[in-house]
Amino acid sequence: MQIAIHNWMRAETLESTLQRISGLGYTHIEIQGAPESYDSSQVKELLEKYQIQCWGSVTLMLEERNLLAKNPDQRKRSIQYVLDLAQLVADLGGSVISLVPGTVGKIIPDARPEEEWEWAVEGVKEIYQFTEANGLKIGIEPINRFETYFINRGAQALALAEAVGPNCGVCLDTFHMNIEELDMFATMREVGSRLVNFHVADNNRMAPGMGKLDWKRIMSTLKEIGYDDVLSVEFCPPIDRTPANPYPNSIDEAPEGLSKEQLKFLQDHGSTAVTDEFYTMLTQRSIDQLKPYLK
Ligand code: LER
Ligand code: MN
Repeated sequence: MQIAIHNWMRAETLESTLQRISGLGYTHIEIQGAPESYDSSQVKELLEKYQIQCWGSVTLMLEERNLLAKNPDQRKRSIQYVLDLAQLVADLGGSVISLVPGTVGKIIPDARPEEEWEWAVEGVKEIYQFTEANGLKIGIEPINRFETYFINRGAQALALAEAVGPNCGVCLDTFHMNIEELDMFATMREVGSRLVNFHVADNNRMAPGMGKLDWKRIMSTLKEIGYDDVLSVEFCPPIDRTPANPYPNSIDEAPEGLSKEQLKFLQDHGSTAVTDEFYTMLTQRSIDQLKPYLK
């Protein structure tokens, strides 16, 4: 088992992220789904410089990005976004695309359930053609009901993956499973060999180990189903603007390079801009908690 970390949770240069995580012992990054922001040859140079591998990428379904949109042109542009993202992953030698079909923060459907299902299958199938031809794996990711109304549970992600094709996979995320699953361990077993990626954060979406999830059981269940790939750290700390905040220096009041779209994306996750100090602490706590399980 190896360890990756996402980089969408704090707006900073890729180099500062790579410098931090390589210094803390991470070996992989799940690069944020922003193909428009990255030149793959420059990224490859930075990955080489800091000896970090690209594990894959996660869709950033913000603004109009929505595979379930009623407007066919919007769906087409959304599919193209994921294809561009898959091309970036292929260029960087990555393996997986964590795919969230609908816009994050959109909790009101655009159309009838059967229409949206058809559009989802159609759109993911088009992306699947590319991933199959380029040795990549799609992991359809269930996320909680406050971020989407569409795929919230492993069983739903499995149904969509099965409708798309034999090599279409599922990405599970401990934070979302803790909210939406009756039994996250049963879900992990049910997804089984279709599990292609595993996002980790605690129940409070702080670093693994900072909440109440049973990491020993999570890791033993991964072993039981034969998942021995990458644990991909994706904490996204809740905003605490009160005097009760145990981390008084956590909120970055003057973030640099944070677009309004990125800030909204963080807010749609119940989070906000956080300081380097706080983010580094979370990054450190994550690998400290998971290190015993890495080979
Ligand atoms: C994506 O991996 C995720 O976990 C969701 O919160 C959507 O960003
Ligand atoms: Mn996730």
